[in-house]
Amino acid sequence: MITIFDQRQLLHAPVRELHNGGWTAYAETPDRAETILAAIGPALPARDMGVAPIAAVHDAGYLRFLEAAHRDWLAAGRDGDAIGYAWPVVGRRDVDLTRIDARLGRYSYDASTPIAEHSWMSAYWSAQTALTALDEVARGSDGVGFALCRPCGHHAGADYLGGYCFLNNAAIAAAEARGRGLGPVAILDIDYHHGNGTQDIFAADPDMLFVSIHADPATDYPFYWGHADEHGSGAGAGTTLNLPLPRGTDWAAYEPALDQALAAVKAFDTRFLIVSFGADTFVDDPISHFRLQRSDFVRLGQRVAALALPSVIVMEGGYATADLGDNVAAFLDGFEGGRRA
Ligand code: SP5
Ligand code: ZN
Repeated sequence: MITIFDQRQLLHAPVRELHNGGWTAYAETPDRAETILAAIGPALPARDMGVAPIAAVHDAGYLRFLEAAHRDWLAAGRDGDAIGYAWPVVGRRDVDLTRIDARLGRYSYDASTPIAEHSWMSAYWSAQTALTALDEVARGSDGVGFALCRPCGHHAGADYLGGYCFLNNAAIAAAEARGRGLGPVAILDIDYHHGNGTQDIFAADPDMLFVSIHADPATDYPFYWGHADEHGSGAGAGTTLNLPLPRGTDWAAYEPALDQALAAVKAFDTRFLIVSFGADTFVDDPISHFRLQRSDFVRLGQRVAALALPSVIVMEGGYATADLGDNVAAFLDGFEGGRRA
């Protein structure tokens, strides 16, 4: 397995997020990536594949906003991290407003994802990390690439940030894989939270399968996406599969959903797999409520690897920092073992 990591991903370091009515320490910290890297060993740096594969997924106005947002925040006389406080409800007029607060609302959907000084730099290199892993697998260096991405990506839509995510690394890699003729491409999202950004990006797309196992949005973030009755829209109807599970889910309850997810990937005639992997399904995750153990991550990796598809594994969430490196290593070890089995 080839592993990609870029040091510039560590620069993004917001201080706090709004949660349950108060400010709390930002959970998506740089040391998450450092502890994973320490546990899995050396990685290749990302290569710069340019902005074009990012712009193939994300809206041009959103990218201009994201790159300038922290500068615009300072220019408005603010200090600290940029964060919005007013959001359009459901519909919104496409008015091109200049005030930073309006633009933060227009291009985000929550108050848990501040933009810090280096956020654009880190998000850009996080996307390049996913693209480099894809490039390595496409060139045949290895059948599987692990993209140690940070910040994470699966909550970011074509024109919005949220959930600690800015650029949708998995979607960018998936679109690039398809563009290189490696499809049909499927995205399997096994972060604790529903990958609403990825779902939105490909909802109407009949050639991209999105399958997600996640906490029931009736009780858990991101609330407004990920319900079992969301199947995709228009020509993409039937190429989205949501498998929400209740809080308290352990391996015994998780495995049947995994069976269903893997069966859907097989039925799609998938030729290339993108895995959005979050370790926040761990029993001791501080912001999540599933009960997977370290040994379950080995099984999970084995089961996904048994699909025997060229794959890019993209790092998403996981906040039990003391256990995070070992949990990710367990998943990747299981994956390696499952390929050989
Ligand atoms: C990629 C990913 O896993 N994003 C998760 C976003 C979840 N945001 C909502 C829950 C926020 C809980 N924040 C608690 C912070 C404790 N200091
Ligand atoms: Zn998550």
